Amino acid sequence: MKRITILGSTGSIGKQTLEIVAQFPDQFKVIGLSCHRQIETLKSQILQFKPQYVAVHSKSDREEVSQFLKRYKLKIDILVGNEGLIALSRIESTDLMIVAIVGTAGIAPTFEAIGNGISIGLACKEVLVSAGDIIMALAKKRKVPILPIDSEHSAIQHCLSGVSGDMSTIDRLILTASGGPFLNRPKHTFSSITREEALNHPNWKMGSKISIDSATMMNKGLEVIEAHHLFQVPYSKIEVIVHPQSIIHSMVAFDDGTLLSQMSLPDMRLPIQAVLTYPKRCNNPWPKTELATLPPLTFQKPDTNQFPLLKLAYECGEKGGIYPAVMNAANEAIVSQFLNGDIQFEHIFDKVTQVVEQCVQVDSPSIHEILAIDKEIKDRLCPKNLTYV
Ligand code: MN3
Repeated sequence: MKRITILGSTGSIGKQTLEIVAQFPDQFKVIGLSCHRQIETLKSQILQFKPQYVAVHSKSDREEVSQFLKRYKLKIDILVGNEGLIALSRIESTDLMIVAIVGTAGIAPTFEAIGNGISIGLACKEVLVSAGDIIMALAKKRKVPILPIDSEHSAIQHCLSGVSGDMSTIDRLILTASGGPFLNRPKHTFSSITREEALNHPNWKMGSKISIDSATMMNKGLEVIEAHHLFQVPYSKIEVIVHPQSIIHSMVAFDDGTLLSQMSLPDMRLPIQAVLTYPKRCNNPWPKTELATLPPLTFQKPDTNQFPLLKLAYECGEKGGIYPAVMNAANEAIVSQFLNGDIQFEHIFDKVTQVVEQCVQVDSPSIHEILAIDKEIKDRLCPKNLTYV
């Protein structure tokens, strides 16, 4: 029995994680769940999975969940706020913690869990984008695996599984990108893009923040930085290729010219299951890839004039230090502004770039420096709390 905790259990990844847990009831025991806003969903998860701990956002949420538990005569510890997430990350009987909350809110709990020797299933790429050097160094020191719940990085992990530690024959990692909903939309029409259009991803059903990141292709930029940290390869060896069908989820190119790729239908349950059952594979009842029914698979170079944030992410990654954290904080805040209806889609690019241009480098920033600059930028750009609804 693997004992798991899910941070962000009511979001898209959290719900799909629980779907897999329900599929393999003899393999997993849910220890803890955390939720930000969707208390009703959390209540039904509590009844189904009977965790020992739940973490909620506010004291009023705690009161509501407490009444609910009384009604069902359930004894579950209720934790609150950021301290609650930290407490949940310290429960040493946990084997695997799934980090599926949005944005840099995942940094402190991930850091805490690794420090306590708990394996990480990471669905929150912002953690590695902003604090990758520190998180990876701690994970190495504590010998804690960080397993990616991101289809591209999961694909690379599959491709590397036969390489057994010898990375010297790898020419480059190739991350595939769907190109998002605006791949073929002329840039001069970007001014009329609506919130609904930007949220409507052609291949994946995802949360709102990552959907907007996919529409700007910042998501791929964040994934380049994520890949740099996870697989410890230089940026010059990470390539992005647009593959609109999202069937090949990424590739590894070896220096003899061999390309290994991982293919499957675009279904996040596969990379989630790969993490949950790691290193085993388990049969599941979900649709399998029927090659003869697939559309032709096509590839093209990304257009960084159309999507300049992809280029910005490479630049910030190369600079390192505090740059990726600054870029990420700006992006989180500005995406929140867009989702709130405060700015237009076409202005996301310039606004993120402006914040990065004002950045003053900090070499080898501490986790406190990273969290401080993250908060400073978000407070300045989004004085109310960030919302991704
Ligand atoms: Mn991805």
